[in-house]
Amino acid sequence: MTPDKNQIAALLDRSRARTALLTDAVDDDELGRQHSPLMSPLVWDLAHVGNQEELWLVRDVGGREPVREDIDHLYDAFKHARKDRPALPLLDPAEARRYLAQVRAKALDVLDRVRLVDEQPLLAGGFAFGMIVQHEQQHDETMLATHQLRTGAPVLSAPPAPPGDRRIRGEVLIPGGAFTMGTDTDPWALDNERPAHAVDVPAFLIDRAPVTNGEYLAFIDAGGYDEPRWWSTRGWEHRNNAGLTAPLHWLQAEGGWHYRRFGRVEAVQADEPVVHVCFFEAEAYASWAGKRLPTEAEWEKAARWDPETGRSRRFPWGDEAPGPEHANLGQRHLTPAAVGAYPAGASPLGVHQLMGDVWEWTSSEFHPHPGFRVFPYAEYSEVFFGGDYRVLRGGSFGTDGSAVRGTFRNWDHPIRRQIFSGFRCARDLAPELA
Ligand code: AVJ
Ligand code: FE
Repeated sequence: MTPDKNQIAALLDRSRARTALLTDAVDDDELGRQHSPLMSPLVWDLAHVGNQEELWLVRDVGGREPVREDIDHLYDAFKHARKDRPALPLLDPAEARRYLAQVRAKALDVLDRVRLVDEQPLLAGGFAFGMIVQHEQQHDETMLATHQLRTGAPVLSAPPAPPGDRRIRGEVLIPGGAFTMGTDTDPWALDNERPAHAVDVPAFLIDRAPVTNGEYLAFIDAGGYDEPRWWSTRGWEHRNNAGLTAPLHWLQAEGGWHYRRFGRVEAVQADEPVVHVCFFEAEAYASWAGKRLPTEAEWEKAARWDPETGRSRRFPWGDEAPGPEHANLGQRHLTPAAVGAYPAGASPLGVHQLMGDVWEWTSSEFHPHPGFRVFPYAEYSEVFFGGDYRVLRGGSFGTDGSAVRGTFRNWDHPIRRQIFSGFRCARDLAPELA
């Protein structure tokens, strides 16, 4: 489970190849342009990835001289809002690529020389290297969302996702009782996933699969967007202010609903999980369906709890790293896969597609686990605890397998939908059965 130096180097390579794919696909002009005030220009993400690698692997772990101390402030995410980043004196694309290559050569040299010993928390299990692999992959997913927001001719392509299985529908009963949430042992788990702790989760029902476009269309067709009773007070206010009528990137064209995906307009596929909905839309759908969103603890129990042993797994299918048979991760495809496409990735109780396809909104706000300790820096998670965020779980087709697991916690504002966000529903047991 703990990666050795060769595996770490291969994962660093893999994230860099993906960064290159996302930034070589458009010209220099476009790399510096902003496609939405919510997103950075791609050239900012590019050099930011290199700057974080310099800070942690070259300077901190390696104890080496700075490469470009003068640019630290430009790439500090807390110094300049995303909308202000295009006006900064950023490295141009050629400079940024040279900078990344320089930093990477030094980081690989540090990896070669350092001992990955347990006595040093940053080095135990190769943690600092894992943190940087995950950081680059997280920004790659953000850059993929920027690609989805851009207009113009398509520049990304990928083979279609595998076909689904219509039989995978309905709900699964998750029995009540304590389970272990979070982890102490996963070497690359980030601070907010720690520590492992027991949580009592009463019995509940959870959907076997994420809510599909077909199911979501029934909500639209039933007038769900025009019925305040399905929406929370805040949700209804937001629906009105933002003029929401369908998921982001949907449009009505001849023959019905279509969506624009990475520059291509396609008919909405009924069996695929719905994506690009905000928390408030997910919540409204769930009340219309007579259900609710799962809590974060319910989601994690459904994804990790093994009823035979009572142990919590790393992934629904077991402890092994995700392969292409388990989940739609890693930008291998540019869409969610139809429901039922990953039988080998189901949980022991038969819950499908918890990992990959779409990030799943939960009803939980973002708070620390009991016993949380900042590691190694407060700006990753701690400064966001208690803010206006909801937790998302499981990763999307744009999340790399090295940057997600059953304990992984993502969060965003409840109005956001430029991310690859969908959901599944849950329900309390009828009182006579609970
Ligand atoms: C964990 C996805 C919310 O992208 O804002 C990247 C990850 N933190 N650089 C984000 C992150 C610093 C973070 N999320
Ligand atoms: Fe970052």
